[in-house]
Amino acid sequence: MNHLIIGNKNYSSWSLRPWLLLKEKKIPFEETKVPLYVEGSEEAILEHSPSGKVPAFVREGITVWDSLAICEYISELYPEKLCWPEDIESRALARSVSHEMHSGFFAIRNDLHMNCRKKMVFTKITSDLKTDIERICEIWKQCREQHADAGDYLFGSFSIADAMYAPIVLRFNSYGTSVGETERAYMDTILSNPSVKEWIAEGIEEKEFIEECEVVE
Ligand SMILES: N[C@@H](CCC(=O)N[C@@H](CS)C(=O)NCC(=O)O)C(=O)O
Repeated sequence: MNHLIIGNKNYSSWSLRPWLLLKEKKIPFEETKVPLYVEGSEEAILEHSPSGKVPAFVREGITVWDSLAICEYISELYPEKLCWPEDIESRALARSVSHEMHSGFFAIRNDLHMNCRKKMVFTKITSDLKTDIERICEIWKQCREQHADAGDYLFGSFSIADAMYAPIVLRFNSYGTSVGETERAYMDTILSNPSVKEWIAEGIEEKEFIEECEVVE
């Protein structure tokens, strides 16, 4: 059985990625939620994940950790689900934008917290944050313009690239980040996705509060 270990749905943007991929590709899995940054969370995470971080994915005695590595493993386990785009050029671009997301955008990570429960305000936009936001808009626009005829996701059908960028959509939505028309339409696609709605609804119901992620500006 597939077992995904995640953090709080309200805050854990990394956990949302493989969870959303499994849901969207209709792959059955069991989930265990470990509340983050409370007494005992460190030990609880280490019981499942050698990195001490969530998400982690366990199947038949094999543990895989790190959100993108988990998505890649799921893609290899279920090739028929087409977790990456089918044609080689689109797949290469999908991997580029996914890895760019995974290895960068530090200003967004530091300054725009994911918090499904709340509308946030940002009063000071640093030049690094502006650069990150502009680059994300550029990526979404490029992918959407190239695949406009194939469906509403970055590469037409839902792929790992969408799983990687969905947490950014939630952050931009919380902060009311202004984006262009094409990027707004993509955000609406993600925000109206039933699995994303399910994640948000469950996040809103959670009772844990991580103070650092509750600062509104
Ligand atoms: N690069 C990792 C990052 C995972 C990560 O930082 N997870 C956070 C939660 S969103 C975590 O487990 N924090 C717990 C801690 O650092 O103690 C991934 O993609 O999975």
